[in-house]
Amino acid sequence: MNNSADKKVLIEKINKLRHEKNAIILAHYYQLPELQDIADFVGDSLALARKARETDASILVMCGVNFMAQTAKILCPDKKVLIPDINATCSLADSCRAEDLRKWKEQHPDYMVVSYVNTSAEVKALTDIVVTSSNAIKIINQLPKDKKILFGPDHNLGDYINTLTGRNMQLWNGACHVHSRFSLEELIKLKKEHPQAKVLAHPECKRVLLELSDFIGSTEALLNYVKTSSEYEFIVLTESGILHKMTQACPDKLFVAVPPETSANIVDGKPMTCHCNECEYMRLNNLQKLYKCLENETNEVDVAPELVAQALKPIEKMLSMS
Ligand code: CIZ
Repeated sequence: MNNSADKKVLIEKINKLRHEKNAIILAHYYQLPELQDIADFVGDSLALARKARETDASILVMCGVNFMAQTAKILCPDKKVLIPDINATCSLADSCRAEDLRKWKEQHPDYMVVSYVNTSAEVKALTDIVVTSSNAIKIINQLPKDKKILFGPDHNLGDYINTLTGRNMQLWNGACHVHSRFSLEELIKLKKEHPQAKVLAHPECKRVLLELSDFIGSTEALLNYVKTSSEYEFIVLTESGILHKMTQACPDKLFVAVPPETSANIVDGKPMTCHCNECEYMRLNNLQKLYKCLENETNEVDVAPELVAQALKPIEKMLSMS
């Protein structure tokens, strides 16, 4: 897009189309600011799932990654679910294949499976309860203390839940490539530069970073924290897309994004121009792709009906327990 006039035209076209087609645009906090700004609703995956279920729109455009669009389709199989870029996948969801989870379950027949929402529909179909980072602690605390649990795919989140709940869940060895690459060195440096700042971290970060944090929570919880805090400066350890909403909500406060480790900051042999830690898959979606997919109703995300039936149960269970 060349200039702001082109952008304005595109926004007008999208607004016209969404009205004509009775479409709703949902966006995750990790999306580009332009997508967050045009969306009917912005939220974390729990809020997006709830919104998808309650809307009476005929088309749902999910500005997020594939598992979020799949979750919406599972909750609303009669609606058309579109995603601006079909290649917007999730490294964490990809770290747990259904066939590998099936083998893990066979090795632990007396365990129940709790899966993080960042999973494919096939993995959800093998799961007893889905959780998100907003509700994981609340849900695990409702399960009987002697219940043996397999938790996946995020090892850091599982480790954090074990610490907080006193459980001994067996953990899958997966990680989000964005949250696991935050630089400890840079965090220590930033803490020295901003001694008054509160450090806010997502539980998908490594334990060593969580130990240096003042508050740990989901994107929604981090956003609520900055809105209600009387503090002025925050160092943020989650995908830097959240800074857009934080800045909009609290324009007078200062938000500092922690960069990734230097090696992760090199893309195609060149250093990244931005020092923020961004998910390249989340950022595959943009305004032009949103327009194209809405105009042509392309990039439809479908889930086979038998899979919908199986994957719906653990999501419903989560919604009823959270
Ligand atoms: O649950 C979500 O939306 C993710 C991926 C992160 C968070 O904490 O909101």
